[in-house]
Amino acid sequence: MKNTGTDEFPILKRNDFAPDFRWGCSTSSYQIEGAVHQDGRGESIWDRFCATPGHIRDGSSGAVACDHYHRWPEDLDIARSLGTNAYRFSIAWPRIFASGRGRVPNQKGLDFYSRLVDGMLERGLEPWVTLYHWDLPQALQDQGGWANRDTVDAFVEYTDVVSRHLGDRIKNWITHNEPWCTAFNGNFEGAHAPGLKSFKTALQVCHNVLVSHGLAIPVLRRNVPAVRVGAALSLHPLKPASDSAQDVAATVRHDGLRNRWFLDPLHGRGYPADIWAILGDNAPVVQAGDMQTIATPTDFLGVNYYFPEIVADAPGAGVMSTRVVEPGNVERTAFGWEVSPRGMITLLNRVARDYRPTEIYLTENGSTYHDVVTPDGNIEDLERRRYLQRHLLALREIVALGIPIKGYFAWSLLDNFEWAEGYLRRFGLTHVDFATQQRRLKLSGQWYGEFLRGDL
Ligand code: IFM
Repeated sequence: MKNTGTDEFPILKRNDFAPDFRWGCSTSSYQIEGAVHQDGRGESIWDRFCATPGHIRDGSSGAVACDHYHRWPEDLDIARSLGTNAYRFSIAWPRIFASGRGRVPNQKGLDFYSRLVDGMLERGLEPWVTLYHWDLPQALQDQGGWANRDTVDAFVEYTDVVSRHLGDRIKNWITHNEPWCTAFNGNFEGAHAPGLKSFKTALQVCHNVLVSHGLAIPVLRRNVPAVRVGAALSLHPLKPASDSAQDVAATVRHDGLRNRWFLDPLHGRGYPADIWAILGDNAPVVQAGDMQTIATPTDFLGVNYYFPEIVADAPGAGVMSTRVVEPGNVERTAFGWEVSPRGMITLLNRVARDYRPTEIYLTENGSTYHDVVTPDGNIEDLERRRYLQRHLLALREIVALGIPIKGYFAWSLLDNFEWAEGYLRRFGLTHVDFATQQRRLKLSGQWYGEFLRGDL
C-alpha cells in the first residue's frame, strides 16, 4: 500500500526517525526454537508445564514450535529482507546448563547461539539478546525456582558463561523479559509455568528476579566491551473505571504493583511504600544491600507495550482489592486487548517524566488477529497492518515530545507458541504454517518492510 497520506495515515517515513534508530523484531527461545531434546538441552519449566493436560488451551507445547533451531537462516533472511537493523532474541538457559548450573556448560548449546549471532551479523542485524524469557531449567524449579535465592546465583553464573562466549559480538543485553509475568503469571495466577498460585511466592520471585538483574550487570560490564544493559518491563497506562474516589485509589494501588513495583526499585527508590504497607506478611524477604543491587545503573530501559488497563476498586478481591475491568466499546485485538496507540504515548511520557531513563526502547509491541490464508496463499491482515501503522505514528509523536526513545521491536517476527494459548494466537508479521513450517510474509510484514526500506 503506497503511503500517499490520508487523514488517518499521514505520510510516515523511516527518515522521520534518527538514522541510528533501531528497528527490529522480537522473538523468544521457547516460543520459536523447538528441538527441545536436541544437542543436550535440558528440560525447562515450560516443557513440564505443557505436559499437564489443561495447562495449554490447544494441548500443544513448544516442542517443535517454528523449528527455528533448524530454520534460523531462513528466519534471519526474512528479518533482513524487511530492512530491520536489529533483532531481539532470547537464550534458552537449559541449552547452556541442562540442569541450571554446573562446572561445564553445554558446548553445543553455546555453539548454536554463536552460529545464530554470526548469522545476524552477516545480515546486518544488530543482536539484542535477552538472557531470561521464562524458560527456567526445570531442575532449578525442583529446588524452589526463582523463590529460592540460589537461583539468583545460578542466573549470575549462567550470565557469566553466556557473556564470556558471546560478548565479543553482542553489545546489547537484556537481563529479564517482563519480570511481572515471570512472577505473577507463573506463581500467582498459575496460568504460566511453573503454575503456582501463591501471592507471597510471586512477590519473592519478583524480588529475586530483580536482584539477579542487578547482580548480572557488573558481570556483563566485566565480560563485554562497551556493553549496554537493561531490563524489559511490561508496563501499562492505567485509567480508573469511574471518577469515584474508590476507583481512583484502586488505580493508584494497581499502578503500585503493576508498574511502580518495578520502576521504583530499578531507579533507586526502593519498593513503593504504599504497596509495601498493604502487603503485610506477603512482602518479600529483602537482604541487606538488595535494594542497592537492584538499582545498579543500566544503560537503557526496555518497555513492552500492548494495551491500557482499566481499574476498579474491588473490596475482598485479594490483597490488593482491585479488579481490571473490560474496556467498554473500544477497538480490540483477537485477545480482547484494547488497541490504543495513544496509550503508548501516555505510558512513555509518564515513564520519561517520572524516571528519566537515558534511553528507552520499545522492546515489544504487536497484536493478534484471526489470520486467514486466501486461496492464493496470501495473508491479508489489514487489522494488524493498521495496528502497526498507528503505533508507528504514535512513535513519531513520542520522538517529537523529546522522549528519549531509540528503537522499536515489533512482536513478533513469526507466528509462534503463545504460552497458555498455544498456537491459537498469531502475533507474527510472518505467517507460519505449523504443519509444513512454510513461512509467508503477511501484508503487515510487507508494509513494515516497505516502510523500513523507504519504498512507501
Ligand atoms: O508472546 C508474548 C511474549 O513472550 C512476552 N510479551 C507479550 C507477548 C504477547 O503475549
